[in-house]
Amino acid sequence: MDLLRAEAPLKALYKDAFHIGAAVNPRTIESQRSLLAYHYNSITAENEMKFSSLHPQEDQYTFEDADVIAAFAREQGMALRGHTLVWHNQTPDWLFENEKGGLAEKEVLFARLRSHIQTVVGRYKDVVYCWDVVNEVISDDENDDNSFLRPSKWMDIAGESFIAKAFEFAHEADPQALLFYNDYNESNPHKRERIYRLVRSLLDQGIPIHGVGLQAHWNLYDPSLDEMRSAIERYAQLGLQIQLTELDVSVFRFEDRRKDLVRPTKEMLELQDERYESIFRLLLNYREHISAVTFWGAADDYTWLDDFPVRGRKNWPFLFDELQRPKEAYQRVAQLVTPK
Ligand code: 9MR
Repeated sequence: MDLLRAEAPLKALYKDAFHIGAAVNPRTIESQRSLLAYHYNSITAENEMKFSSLHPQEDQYTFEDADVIAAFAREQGMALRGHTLVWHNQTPDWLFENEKGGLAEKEVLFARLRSHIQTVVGRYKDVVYCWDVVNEVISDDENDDNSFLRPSKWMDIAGESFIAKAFEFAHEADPQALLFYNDYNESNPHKRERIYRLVRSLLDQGIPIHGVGLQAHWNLYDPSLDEMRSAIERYAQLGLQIQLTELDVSVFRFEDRRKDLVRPTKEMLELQDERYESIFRLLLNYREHISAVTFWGAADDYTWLDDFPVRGRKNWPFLFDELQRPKEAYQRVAQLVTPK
């Protein structure tokens, strides 16, 4: 679709505040091409730079889809965020296994991780300016105060040392790259303190880390603006830059599993307009700490929320509608920075 757009580009409106980003994949860089090029000055690969996408077997790399995304960023002069080097999901079994099918030794795991990071970070060094080095290692289990890290094969083999190693390997592979810790439920006070504690301890150990990624998978009701503000203030105390890395505003509460809507209700859209306006007002207030705000998609025609937490249920979480036209929420966000 090639639309002539009348509205002002978000990236231009927000150029003195922060980058405006979108998660993309090889299909959306076709179906949303003109929207992306017009409004966004930063992109993230939705799945294509994850371990299992790039490196399904020890002796096999599959760069095709990631290369398409990197080429789009180069062609458009967009910033590209790398996502992600270490995660418990979308990571192939071979990485953790020895030849007998048991758990690999820690040294073997680290050698494989280092080699993966050298190859991947090295390949996209010219265009990827920052990496989500470690993603989602904090546990959501509030009752378990002994271990605040999520159980995973990484933990089974290496204990928490894999986290620092990943940052060291990434820094070695590209000393210029900005290195982030990225997580969700980042505004929940309990998890916020755990994230703070992890990043603080990495800093105290002299590990190269430069930013905290707040995924910001939010909805019309949660988290509260106060929780968002407290989270931003807390992370800012680390003295690192902050980015919103995966913003979306679901029209459903998390527990709400209704499947009967073919379009959002008027009330939902009104709440979403207000919500986006207050979120961006808050983000602007903290612009000296925030360097990018990336949505986990670009327009309501495609969102991972169409399959989560209810498979096949449409959601409408963005500033642009299913036809990629600006919603009222876009106007609210635009008007915050439009000179009167
Ligand atoms: O949007 C991604 C979806 O297509 C994948 O199926 C999913 C697999 O876990 O990952 C989604 O992206 C996630 C991101 O990589 C990390 N934070 C949560 C995102 C939404 O689940």
